[in-house]
Amino acid sequence: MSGRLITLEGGEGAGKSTLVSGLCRYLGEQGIEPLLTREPGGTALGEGVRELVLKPELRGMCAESELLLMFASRAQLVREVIQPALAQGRWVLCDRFTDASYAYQGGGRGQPVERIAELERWAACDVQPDITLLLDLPVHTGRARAAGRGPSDRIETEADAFFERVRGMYRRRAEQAPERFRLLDASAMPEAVLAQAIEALGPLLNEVHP
Ligand code: Z5A
Repeated sequence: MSGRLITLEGGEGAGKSTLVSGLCRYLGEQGIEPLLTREPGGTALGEGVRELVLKPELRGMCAESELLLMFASRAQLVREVIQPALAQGRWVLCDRFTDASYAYQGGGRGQPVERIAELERWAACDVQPDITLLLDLPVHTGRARAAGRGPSDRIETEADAFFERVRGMYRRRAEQAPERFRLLDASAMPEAVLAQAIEALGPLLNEVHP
């Protein structure tokens, strides 16, 4: 059986990392040991890209460079990690994937959607998640959560308006692909967010344990 790709998306401080830990625990109890990865990152090359794109000193990075760097990380991750894992029947939990490029570089930076779609086709081999959990919450709530974590990275220093555009693009994508997206209320308590995610994964889990 081929594996499953589950992606987590959302704005800053939405609680993706927190949810990944909870989901891992839950899936383990169901006899599934998921492979955890993240974007940008997940490979040696990708982690190098992550350091570059988040570096505050590189504030002059143009939108085109940013978009291409995100896809450089993704091209490597897809070929080196995701496709081999799926071929072995593994479940892959990925903290952000291509929807983040539509939201941040498309919505946030105004890069044309067709350009991102073209990169998705050839650089990311058109790999599509089975389910995308979109952790949705007001921008100010997420930013307040993230503020307690120390110095901001290059993208976190953007204005609220940027993050409102990111959120808007995520929500539009969720409306356009309701069969893939599950919108979670990320302003709820962590246990309640986990419960929503577990419910959203119910149909996939039923395929494993009918
Ligand atoms: N990026 C991009 O532009 N284009 C792309 O294609 C890709 C990425 C793939 C790095 O992503 C940046 O790269 C990101 C988008 C961009 N830039 N931004 N902004 P990242 O995922 O590593 O970084 P992040 O978005 O900044 O994630 P995050 O802020 O670390 O958020 P999180 O993982 O979703 O949240 P968390 O760490 O689980 O929780 C944050 C805090 O809130 C923490 O103190 C928790 O204890 C607390 N928390 C979590 N859940 C709750 C609930 N339910 N209630 C209350 N408090 C909570």
